[in-house]
Amino acid sequence: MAEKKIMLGNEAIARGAYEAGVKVSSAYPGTPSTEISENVVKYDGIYAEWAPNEKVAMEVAIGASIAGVRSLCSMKMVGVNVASDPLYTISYSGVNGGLVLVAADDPGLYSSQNEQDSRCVARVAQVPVLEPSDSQEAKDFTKLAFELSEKYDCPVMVRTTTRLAHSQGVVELCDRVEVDDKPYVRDIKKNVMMPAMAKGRHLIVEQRLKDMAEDACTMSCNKVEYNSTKVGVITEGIPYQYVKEAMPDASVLKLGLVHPLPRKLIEEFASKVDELYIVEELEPLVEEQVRSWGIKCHGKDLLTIQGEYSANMLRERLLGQKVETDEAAQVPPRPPILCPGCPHRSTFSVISELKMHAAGDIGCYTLGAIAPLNVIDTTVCMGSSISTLHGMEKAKGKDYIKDWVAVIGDSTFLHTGINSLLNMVYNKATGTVIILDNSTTGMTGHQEHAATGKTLAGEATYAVDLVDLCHALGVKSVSVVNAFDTEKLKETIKAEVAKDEVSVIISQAPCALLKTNISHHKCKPLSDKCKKCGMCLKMGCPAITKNADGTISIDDTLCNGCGLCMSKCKFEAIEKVEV
Ligand SMILES: Cc1ncc(C[n+]2csc(CCOP(=O)(O)OP(=O)(O)O)c2C)c(N)n1
Repeated sequence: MAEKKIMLGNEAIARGAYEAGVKVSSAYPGTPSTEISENVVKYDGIYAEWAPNEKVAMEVAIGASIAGVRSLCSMKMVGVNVASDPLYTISYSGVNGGLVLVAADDPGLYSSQNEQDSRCVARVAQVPVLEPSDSQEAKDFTKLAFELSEKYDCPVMVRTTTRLAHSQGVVELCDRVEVDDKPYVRDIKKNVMMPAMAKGRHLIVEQRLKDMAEDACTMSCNKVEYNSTKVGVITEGIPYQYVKEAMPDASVLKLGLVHPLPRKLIEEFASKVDELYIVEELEPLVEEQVRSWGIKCHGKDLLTIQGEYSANMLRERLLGQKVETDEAAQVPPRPPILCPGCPHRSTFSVISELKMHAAGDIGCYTLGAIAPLNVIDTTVCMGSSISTLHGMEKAKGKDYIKDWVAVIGDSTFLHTGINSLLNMVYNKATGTVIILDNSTTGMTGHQEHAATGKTLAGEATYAVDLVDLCHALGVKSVSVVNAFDTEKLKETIKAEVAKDEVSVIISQAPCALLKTNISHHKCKPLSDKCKKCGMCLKMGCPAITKNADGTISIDDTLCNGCGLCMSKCKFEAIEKVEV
């Protein structure tokens, strides 16, 4: 009997890569894709790494494929934008060893800055897409993706969503297939994409998709489950589970290959049911194609483009059933907040005291935009803070940004901040960039990066020195300040912003949640000295609460003794005690 295991969707994808004989995996973390790499690295026989960004990860996987081995890269959907340049062209070149890109979408925006649908990117890049519905399929489709990649000579996308990535299900394990490396053959018509070659390859890509669409009608990953023919549903991925739960009597065409679509299979299914529904999260990609073939159906006229679906949503919108929600069973909403002891809070308290604005970026520190810190004014995508500040200066002049800084995390700076800083220096900017260096990729759960000195496998490696790096980019004024030394930070920001040249301040203190960051202190309020001014509450530390009489309490299960509240108290009504 085959061994069975309960696995997250992401663990199952990692297992699928292992069983498929993958030899190289490169990725940049991003919810909900991160655990794929964190699991791939546990398997023998696969080299797995964190790359500084998704474009690099994709190109590493491409290199491994060209060299003849099966390779994987995984990323969240916004990462696919960063990787899209190589993706669009490798679609033309095709592969040698199988090449699979896992793109993790986030319907409902649990942890993303937009809600884009990776199937749309794949469609434009003319790359086939498989979409699993549970952990078993996550494993099986990952393996299938490698087979299709080699059979049709193209990269294949496996699209997942948060619900699948982070749900557990039973998975039957198989042995790893040791796939022979493909020999490398020099072929510039295939591997050097310049206009003359690309013209020819484009035609091949078009034909490949046509062939695949034809073959898709008989692929076992696309299955028809006939039941009552009154209602038919075409669905895919996690929504398949909602359809089965809410509409058990309906006939279902479950798509595994969601691009290109099996037209004949869909036409046949549609002709057999009285009413046809298309249930797909995010964009109406399947629906639009089905409608374009003259097939009548319901889809986004009843369902939403925004957000995650549920069985109850289908009951309400497709079946007109009133679903009672049990209010008592609802999880109370919790506002997002920086952790107690987070060094970003300290840096933001200083920027706030100086009444400055910050062009922000993506990471834990994006929470500096909301009350009570209210420091960050803009956030677009990873790396954008520095170039946004630069754009402001070029639009309005250097005096305009004298009360502005750019703030960017260490991982984000290494992801796409470096080139923005280079641009500032090159184009004679004068802005100040604060690198919020907490020695980790905090937001996605403490992944290593090129400045932490450790690889994904936990091995010691060269740690890039951020000061040297900034100097190398041409920044003359680079200062390093302890993020909790608020007085020094204040003086440094004032001095650097006043300069007529680009400057960088590295505000440094490790993430409060890092395993290695063990605090031996707690802060204690001294009620008799408290003047109830509320200064200590202004930074929004979740460990501090206001008592009915206006004094404060500090929850010592939360406090890690960072002392920021102490430094803000003019009446010495908070002390640090050793624990
Ligand atoms: C293109 C892209 N890739 C990945 C992510 C996921 N993500 C958001 S912020 C972040 C890095 C956060 O680390 P850092 O900049 O060091 O800031 P911290 O959270 O530690 O404060 C990552 C990987 C994303 N939003 N966009």
